[in-house]
Amino acid sequence: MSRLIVISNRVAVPKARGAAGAQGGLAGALNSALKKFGGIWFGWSGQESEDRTGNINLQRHEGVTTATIDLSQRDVDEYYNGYANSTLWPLFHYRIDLTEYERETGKGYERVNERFAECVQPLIEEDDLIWVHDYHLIPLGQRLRSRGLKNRIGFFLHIPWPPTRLFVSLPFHERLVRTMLYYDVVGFQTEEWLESFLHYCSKELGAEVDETTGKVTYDGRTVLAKAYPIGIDWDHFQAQGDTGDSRQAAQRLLASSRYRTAMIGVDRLDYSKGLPERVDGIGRFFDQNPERVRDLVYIQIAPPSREDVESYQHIRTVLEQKTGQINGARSEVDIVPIRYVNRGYSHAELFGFFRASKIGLVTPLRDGMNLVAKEYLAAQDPDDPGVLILSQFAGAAQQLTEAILVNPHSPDDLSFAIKAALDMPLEERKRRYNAMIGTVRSDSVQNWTESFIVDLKGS
Ligand code: ADQ
Repeated sequence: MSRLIVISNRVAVPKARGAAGAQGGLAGALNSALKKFGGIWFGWSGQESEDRTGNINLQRHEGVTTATIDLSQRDVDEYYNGYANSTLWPLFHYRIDLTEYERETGKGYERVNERFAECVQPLIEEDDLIWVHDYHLIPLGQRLRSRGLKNRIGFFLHIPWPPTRLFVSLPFHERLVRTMLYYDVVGFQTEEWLESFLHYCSKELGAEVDETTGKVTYDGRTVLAKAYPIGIDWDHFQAQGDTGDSRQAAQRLLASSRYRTAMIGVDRLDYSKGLPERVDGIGRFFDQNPERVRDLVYIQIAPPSREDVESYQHIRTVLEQKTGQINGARSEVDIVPIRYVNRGYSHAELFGFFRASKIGLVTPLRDGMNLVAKEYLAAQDPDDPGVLILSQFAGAAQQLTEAILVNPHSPDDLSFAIKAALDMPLEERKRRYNAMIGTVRSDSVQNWTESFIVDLKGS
């Protein structure tokens, strides 16, 4: 059997077994695929070091080998903070206003992709299947091909693919997309992102695109482009619900919100998640329904991310101001309408918080999929489920059509949705939950991994 080589910006070391320690989500699924196939997970160590020793740190945990390299500070500035997170991330999330186009960071991105290729190549054997992940490493497949690799190589993009008219604002856009056509399989989260990619290939590159099969032929090569919607690790997440940590978290939240309905948001602190817009919507709800400040408490859990990038520092300040304004205007001695928590929690604790919250508010301005929406549903009590309010611009909205779908840019839309969720009768909550829970359960991260690998094998 072929081995599997997973390549991503960072690797996630498998954790010890046991309910509390076992790993869920994407890292867990990739680790189990790696265990099954044998193989290696390659990526950046997260460390900076100036001397290019070419050392690869190989470690074996729980049957999975990880191989990591350090990057120099300049690499991290140009490749990670620069091109990946200040150019591609905002552009792919339709935020052309935040997108920076710097020739130097573009060169750094190419240099680090070349470095990845150079370091991983000696670890690859002839029959290995290679699976490259995400926007940090788009050109990697082509770099490996230019070193003579004939293996099957696949790529999965975890974030949206922007419409052609936005994408062409990227200098050297053709060059970037041409590199993608050196893969054998290119995967997207949803049909919408796939369509945008196919449109680009046909209109801008003049590639031959077969819309029904997703095959793109260009320059003598044929690539399969397809949507593979990612899901959660259902069994692992359910097991979290049976832990003491989860029960305790639910108790804490219920006890502290007393007679009010808890509404929850859990997001990385990222401008794509629509947090200030969400707080505006909550503010509008309290403006339109001032008496309901006694009925509702909003809990926002948002740990900081990518703090070295300026736009991320800005979003934190804006969110603190907006939350402060609403709390200043609406608080009473025993009531604070918004609790903003700037840290992360374990999946067990999140399960408990989700279970204790009768409304889940997931309103990104744009999101590849959004797993929090699926986790919120998975944590609900089937006999008394909460209501999911979901942005129509999250990839997840294409599957979770019975959520209350909202336009996250519209405070009125958010306000109406919150009111509808607060007042929704049990029967309707159950109907909506039952209509969605099947796909959350069956379209799991394990199925996602399997379907991608089946196509990658190509047999
Ligand atoms: P993210 O942008 O990180 O992922 P998301 O899909 O919501 O977004 O996944 C976040 C994960 O981190 C979830 O499992 C969530 O529980 C966890 N998380 C978030 N906030 C947390 C907190 N405060 N404490 C602890 N855990 C927290 C990218 C893309 C998404 C795509 C995923 C997977 O942007 O669109 O769904 O990859 O492909």
